[in-house]
Amino acid sequence: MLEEVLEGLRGPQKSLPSKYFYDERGSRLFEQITRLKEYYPTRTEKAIMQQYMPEIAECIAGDSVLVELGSGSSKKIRLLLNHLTNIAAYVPVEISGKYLAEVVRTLKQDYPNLLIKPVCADYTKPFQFPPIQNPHTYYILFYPGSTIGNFRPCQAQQFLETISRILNPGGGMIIGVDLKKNKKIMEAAYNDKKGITAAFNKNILWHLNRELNADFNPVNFQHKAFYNQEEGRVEMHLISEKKHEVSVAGQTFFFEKGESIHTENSYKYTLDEFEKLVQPWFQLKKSGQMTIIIFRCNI
Ligand code: AVJ
Repeated sequence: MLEEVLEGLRGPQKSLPSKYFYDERGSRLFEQITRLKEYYPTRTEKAIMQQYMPEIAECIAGDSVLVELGSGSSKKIRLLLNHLTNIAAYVPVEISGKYLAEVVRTLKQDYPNLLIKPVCADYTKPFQFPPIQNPHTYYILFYPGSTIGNFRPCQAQQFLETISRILNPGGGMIIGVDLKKNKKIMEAAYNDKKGITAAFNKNILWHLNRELNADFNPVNFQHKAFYNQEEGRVEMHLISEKKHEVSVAGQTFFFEKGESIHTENSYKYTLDEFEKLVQPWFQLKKSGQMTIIIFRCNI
């Protein structure tokens, strides 16, 4: 973490990896974001999943293993779990260990017959997969929430390639992607009136203070989010309100007034662009309005 953070702060455009939003408080703030009226992705995705659940369930072999990367509150997986009765195991992978433990505890109460194999890991790095009894089991990656939007397109492709190697032939993924739309709608989603997104953005600084002995004063930074048309992404920044210095693990970083730390990219795609992105490793299956991506072994 220290290396990644120092590297991000050293460049001419300071930046921080957006995965560090998600300590315990950050995960809770994100939960709040998903309930904001401005933040359309969560409720929209939920509605799509509910509407097309029979078709989705039909694509998934009964005894598959469901793997969720960045499982957070494990709320959306419940939709699948309620419709797939024979799941071999659920593997939630989550960077925030405390949050993961708490979520798994309630999930076990609600699904007493479900085998849950939680993994606390940063899934952008290689991590140990829990052993699953049957080598012929299908792996289904559940990757909702347009989280893939946090990767640059070339990183997203690398990620998809890695994933396709983990999934056994016949496995698949259920992935949520936010589509390009009216700029005003996208920008409002990242600039909510209650200031929850601003608090979420600044939380990364509290996280660094605690974890890396940094002395950021979040009051010295202002939340900024906008749609970058050329890049096709919503960017979040923290703007320094004044000239000042910050120390991180004994190293000093200088901020000019108005200087930004780039904290997040949230890429938006057209369906066409996204099809092209996954094409080398995943076969698309279209059904009605819904695009279901089915993985086929390309070897
Ligand atoms: C969880 C990465 C999909 O980019 O919309 C929400 C995170 N950032 N509001 C997104 C987020 C600001 C979210 N993702």
